[in-house]
Amino acid sequence: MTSLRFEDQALLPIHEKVLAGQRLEAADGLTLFQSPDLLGVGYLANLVRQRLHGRKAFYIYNQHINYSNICVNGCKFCAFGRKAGDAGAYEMSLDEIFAKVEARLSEPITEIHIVGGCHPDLPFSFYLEMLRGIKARRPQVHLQAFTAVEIAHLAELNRTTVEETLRALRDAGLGSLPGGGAEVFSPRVRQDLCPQKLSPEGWLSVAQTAHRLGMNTNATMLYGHMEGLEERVDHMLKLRAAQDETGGFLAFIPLAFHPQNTALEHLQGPSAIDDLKTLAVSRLMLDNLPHIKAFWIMLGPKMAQLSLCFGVDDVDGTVMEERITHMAGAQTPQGLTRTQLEGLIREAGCVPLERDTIYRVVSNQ
Ligand code: V47
Repeated sequence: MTSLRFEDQALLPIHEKVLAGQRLEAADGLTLFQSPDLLGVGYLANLVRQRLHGRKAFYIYNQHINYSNICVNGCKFCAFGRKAGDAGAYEMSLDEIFAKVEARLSEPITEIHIVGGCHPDLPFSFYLEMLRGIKARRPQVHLQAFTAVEIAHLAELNRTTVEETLRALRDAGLGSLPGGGAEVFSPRVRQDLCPQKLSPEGWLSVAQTAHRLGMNTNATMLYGHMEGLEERVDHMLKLRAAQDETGGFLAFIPLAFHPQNTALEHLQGPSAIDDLKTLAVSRLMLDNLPHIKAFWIMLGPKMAQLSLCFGVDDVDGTVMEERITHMAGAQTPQGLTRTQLEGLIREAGCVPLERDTIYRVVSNQ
């Protein structure tokens, strides 16, 4: 009976483990990635998703602000970052940032997601004033701001510890950290892709320091460039081990590589099958992460919708303005309305729930 469900018999022992609630190993992750049976892999991921969340699927009413693209790192995969003075480099003033917040005060936004580059000389007071000024204008909003890479950079610029930096930012209004900047933890890949960037150990250490201070963080993996499948599995296992220790990761977000306007423009980026498989394998391997998020800005609303049948329980949110992916050629809209998000979730057979940053349900009736 069971075997009829799987075209690929290699999935049977994994099915047994999933049914028994047993942790999967690196070899299982590779088997899942290499399986030609996409529907079988999706079925397994959905067993886990169903166990954790039933038919619930989450979205958030959020606003993204990318305050500056000036960055010292020069990563090959990035079309957003610029050196100071280069064409296309920008840096919003505090007033410009506050104007973006004020322009949407009439909307029921519960989270503002703030990410920029590693700026060489903006003073630390700029970041503190940014957070304080937004909170003054929108006291109830949750500020999910600055990737672990930005936090480590700020600590270095200020010659202080990551912990002190996080404490100061938290006192100014920081609520949690977004999951960016993890890329792929493989040293082989990073040597070529982003040799200047904060190391995997550094990234994990910032996230775990935040967790120990009682703050949540997300985690990402940039896939579909020059990494191998084993390197993806290894990335997931490193996150899983970190989560076992500190438990503060809320969501894992695989980020589909967009090659346009990057130094890797000759690459194709991931296929539809790869997108779905990566999300499904994430759900299966990351048994201790509560949520798997399909970022529709990168995947497209249609693929994000489909992914709800492949282990995903969150499609991110309204967004409304995004630069990092759009500068790398994304053809997706800048934003989706609540009605659009709810519609695509319902059509996938799920029950849409608006959430806040820490996944408490927001009543929008
Ligand atoms: O860190 C950069 C990635 C990240 C490209 O935490 C690219 O909820 C694809 O982390 N193609 C920033 N990806 C975005 C991010 C994020 C997005 C949505 C939700 C959350 C969350 C986090 O974007 C960067 C980098 O890994 N990125 N360039 C590119 N060409």
